[in-house]
Amino acid sequence: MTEFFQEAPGYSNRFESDRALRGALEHFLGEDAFREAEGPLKQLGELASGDLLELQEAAEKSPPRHVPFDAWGRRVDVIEVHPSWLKLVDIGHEAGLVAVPYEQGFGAKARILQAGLLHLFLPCTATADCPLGMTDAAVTVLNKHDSELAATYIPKLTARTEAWSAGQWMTEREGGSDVSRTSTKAVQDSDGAWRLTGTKWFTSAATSQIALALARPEGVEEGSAGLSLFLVELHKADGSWNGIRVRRLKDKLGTRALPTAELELEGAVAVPVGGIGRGVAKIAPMLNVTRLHAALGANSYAGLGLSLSASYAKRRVAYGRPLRELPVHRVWMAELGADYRAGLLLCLRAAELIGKSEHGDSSKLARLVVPLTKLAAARQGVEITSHVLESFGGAGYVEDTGIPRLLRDVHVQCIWEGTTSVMALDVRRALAKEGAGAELVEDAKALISNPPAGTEGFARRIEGALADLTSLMGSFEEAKSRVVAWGLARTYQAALLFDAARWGRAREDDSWLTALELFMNRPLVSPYPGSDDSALDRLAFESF
Ligand code: UCC
Repeated sequence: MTEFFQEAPGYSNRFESDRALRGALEHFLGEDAFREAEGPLKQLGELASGDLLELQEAAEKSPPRHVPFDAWGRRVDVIEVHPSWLKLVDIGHEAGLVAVPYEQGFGAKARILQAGLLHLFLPCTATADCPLGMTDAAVTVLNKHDSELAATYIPKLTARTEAWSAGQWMTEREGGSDVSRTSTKAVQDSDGAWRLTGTKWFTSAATSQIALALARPEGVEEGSAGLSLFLVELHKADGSWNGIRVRRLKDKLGTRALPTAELELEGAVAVPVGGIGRGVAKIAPMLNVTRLHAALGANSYAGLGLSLSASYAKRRVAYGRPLRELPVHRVWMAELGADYRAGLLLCLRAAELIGKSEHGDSSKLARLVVPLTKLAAARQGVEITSHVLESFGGAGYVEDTGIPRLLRDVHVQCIWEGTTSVMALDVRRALAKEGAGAELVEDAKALISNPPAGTEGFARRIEGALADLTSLMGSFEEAKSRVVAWGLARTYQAALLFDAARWGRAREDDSWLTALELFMNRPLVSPYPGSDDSALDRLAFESF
């Protein structure tokens, strides 16, 4: 009997091999811009199936290390990061992952090109996008709120070579999502300089050159309204820390190559962004950009996982035939493919809307679609990646296949930059404050208008869901936030898939219609549980 070895899945240039990604990018960019974008996308796709994987492996094998003291007892707080990880960040800058939206050329569509590039880069680069995403987001804040700081820092942050990166320091021990409990103090010296003192509990990418930090100026009342936003340079000109101590690096479930630190600010010199006050409102545009990066991250992990799983299914033989020929496997994978495409379309739509709003469009859609996208694409990405792991059987559970890392890393996308519940509350805020719901409903109706023959049933169901949501979202209590947000996200995804079924058919690609059918096999809007609060309370908390 010949020796048997299981077949490993193969990595390939995903820009070329992922037909959903290619097709959706072509649709959102339009023919001319797509032709122009093909070169950089292909090039990054090539790197992502070769050189970047090697750098990632080296970075993952040597996680960052905090060296608090030097050999002679001096406090140095060096964060040692493997050169491969820093190289990955550099490659991201060089590929324009930060720069593209701020360069001439693609105009409002630059965010779509950036999303395509990120999709290829993100899942195979040891979370090197974290500093890139925060840098991109910091640029939007400086552009919007402080022309002087913008003139100093944006050229460094958007450079393609020797670029700086930016961190974002919000989270504190007292309150994670609830920034109203921020206790970091900002005190102004007699010489006018501001100094920050306090603990920042989760600071990702502690290797950045600058950070945007929330702090409470001395004497300002409690709550989030009194917070201000500051720009901090992490190091002084001589290379020493700017009044900052590293308490420790976090030991995390995933994102292990990424240095996430607890930092003690001990009089760090800082500059107010756009003057004192309105800190939360000023940092909010940052969140909208990083939330797009996070959503794309999750969707790209799902895409890479599915491509590996498909490659495996074509080679792995079970019960006398390749896995792909087993009916039960085919249906399962197709269902996951439908969710992946729904997430992909939503991410690209969010990128398109952010791009438009950055180029003067006054629509409120982006304000609502971004949290919907983070909520849905991040959670769906985790679900899909979990199934991908299972699709490899025991092999998926074994570290050196690389599959467990995908599942560990994708999980963070639901958490950082706001959990699923924080997104649901943000959706509620956007609906109540900005009245963005009506625009979303109109947009979804436009996507399903004039249904082609054979798709009228889908259009009717989507319209029904939109009618249900319209009555639900007028004004609703906090408890219903998740139900409404998920209903809106899934219904909007169905409308985007419906539109894709139309443009796919025009290109003789019916796979989008199949994706729509499978996606709509499940309800678009789930009913809110009928039980009263005390019954829910007994089930959720009192039973334990
Ligand atoms: O730091 C973290 C780890 C870093 C890693 C990053 C990597 C990313 C790259 C990914 C690559 C793959 S994680 C940090 C996690 N923390 C959060 O995400 C914070 C979660 N909390 C929230 O999102 C809250 O909703 C807050 C903090 C934004 C709002 O809190 P408040 O205190 O309730 O504030 P308000 O009163 O609701 O809002 C204050 C102002 C209002 O404007 P004004 O004053 O004009 O009425 C709001 O309309 O901020 C405005 N605002 C917004 N504007 C609030 N949220 C938004 C928004 N999303 N867009 C526009």
